[in-house]
Amino acid sequence: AALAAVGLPAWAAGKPIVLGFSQIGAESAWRTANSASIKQAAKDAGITLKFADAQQKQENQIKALRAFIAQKVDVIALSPVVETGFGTVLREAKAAGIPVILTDRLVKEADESLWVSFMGSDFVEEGRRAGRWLIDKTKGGTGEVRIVELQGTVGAAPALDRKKGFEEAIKDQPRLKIVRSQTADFSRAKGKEVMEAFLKAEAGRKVDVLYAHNDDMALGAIQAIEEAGLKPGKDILVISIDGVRAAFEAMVAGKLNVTVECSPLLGPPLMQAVKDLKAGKTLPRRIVTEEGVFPAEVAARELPKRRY
Ligand code: GYE
Repeated sequence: AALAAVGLPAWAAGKPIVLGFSQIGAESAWRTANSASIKQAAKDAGITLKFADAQQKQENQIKALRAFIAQKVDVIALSPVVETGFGTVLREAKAAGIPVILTDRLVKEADESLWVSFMGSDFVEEGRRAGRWLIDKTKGGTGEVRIVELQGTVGAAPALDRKKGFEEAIKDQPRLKIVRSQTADFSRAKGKEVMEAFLKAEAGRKVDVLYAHNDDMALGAIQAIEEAGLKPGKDILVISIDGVRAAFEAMVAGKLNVTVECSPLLGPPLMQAVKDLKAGKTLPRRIVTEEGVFPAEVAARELPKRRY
């Protein structure tokens, strides 16, 4: 109280730091693990977390941010559902003197001073890794390799970037062709639905590969492939991204061929960043997550080690 009286902010007087976090939703196993990581890490760090689930809607995220500003939280963390449309509310946060850390996904704004740091994966590189795995897998073969693609949420950084990275990796491979590409919103149910539509539309033609922007969509599509009387992982190679436990189980079962890792465990680095920020340190503009590629061959060995 004495310190607060001389004008220091509440956290400096021994009160816990308050972090407002706007989460996208619960669309995937990745997202559920991400939310759990953030809640646990806040608890461990003694940071008071105000957690808002936007149920996939940008308007809910904007409302949540405005509520955090009104409540005068110390720091805002945002995992933006899409890249555009956050400029106005980010300017409001800046005007209120509340620093914003972007986690998981980036926004596209000319004024990069609207956030102090962006923490998460390199999605373009993940797409390239998926493409490189396929090039390797199909090396030496002949004939067209017909690929169908399940995209993530329209306008979301990981959907745009994973598409871009994959296309970039395969662009000099005339055999590899993306014949169909559509969003399935990163969800298992939509993944199944859109894959069913792909298979119907491709009836009589061979689909060689499915490239899904996340594991959940791949897992839904695997069901659709099986219901169509085909063998996922054999008749159709299945490539996905995230590396959640269920993907490793599908690999052990021979139904998924590879998953490119994307770690959702952003809680500990986020809480560290919040503390550093409040201690007056300047955060790095970009904090990149380290991750690998896991083909089916190593799935059984890796599965017990997976933390999400
Ligand atoms: O890959 C997907 C989730 O933004 C990296 O969002 C995240 C993606 C993740 O729904 O499963």
